[in-house]
Amino acid sequence: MRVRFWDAEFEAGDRYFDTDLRASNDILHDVPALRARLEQDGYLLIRDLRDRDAVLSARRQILEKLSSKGMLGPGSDLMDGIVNPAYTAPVTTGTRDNEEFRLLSAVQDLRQMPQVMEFFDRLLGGPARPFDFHWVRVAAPGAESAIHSDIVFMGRGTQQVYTCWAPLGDVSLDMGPIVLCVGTHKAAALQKYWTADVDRDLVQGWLSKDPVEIVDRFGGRWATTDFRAGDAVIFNMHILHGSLANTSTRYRISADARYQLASEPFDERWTGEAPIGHYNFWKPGINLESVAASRAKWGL
Ligand SMILES: O=C(O)CCC(=O)C(=O)O
Ligand SMILES: [Fe+2]
Repeated sequence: MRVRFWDAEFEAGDRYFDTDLRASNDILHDVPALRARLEQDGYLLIRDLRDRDAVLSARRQILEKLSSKGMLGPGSDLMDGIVNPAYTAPVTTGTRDNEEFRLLSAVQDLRQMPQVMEFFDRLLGGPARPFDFHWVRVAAPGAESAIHSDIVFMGRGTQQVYTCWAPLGDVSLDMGPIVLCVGTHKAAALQKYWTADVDRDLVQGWLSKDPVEIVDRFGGRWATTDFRAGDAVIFNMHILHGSLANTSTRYRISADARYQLASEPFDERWTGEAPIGHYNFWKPGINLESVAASRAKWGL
């Protein structure tokens, strides 16, 4: 099947893209093997990390909100998340205006589920803690995420932080799942970019909307998979990633949270009862530098 990712179209198995994101369920109980794979590949895909029903409860709460706003197709099944063609939903994977989703009880419950905390305690070798803030994305058809590393958004504490991206519902390739450029977490040329901080430097954070350019320049290959509710992909702060375009007629709903050792320093923007979050990035009156200007500074 063909997928779209910004200006590129790929066929699974071509030079730039495949659907071979590898599951690590077979080594789930072998912590040294998990750590070695995370270091080598930059990510771990765990099928059914969470109980599917818990994830679907969170999905239901979000869809009830969407339904109450008239965002779902008239007469469609709530859990299918089909868009109402008459509703012009903002076409974004962004989270700027969606506190209401992230604070829903069943959505909050996902972050500290025992299966997840046990996994991170073992992986990190001590008591783990999530950021108190987490990101919920309701991506309408047409939405896609630009290519970036997470470190520039949340790099003020320890660098041993891991993103845990989870589909809140089944997410097929046409719904715009996350896509990782496997290998890029080791790209030496990105070092300067990785020292950026969107709130301090007033930069956009993303690096490119051209996935072909990324592979040609930094190596690696784009990889994703068909996701099911309950699955999770864990990745480091450096690996380049984005999301495929949602070319379906349904909302792509997902949540991403961050985990680290409780004993290590936290990025103060994302912890506490009401995390302050980004205080400059995309705030009114703040002009962010163009990506072209930032790239020139980073030697890219
Ligand atoms: O879900 C997306 O579109 C992007 C997610 C992402 O960038 C992340 O989880 O770090
Ligand atoms: Fe990200």
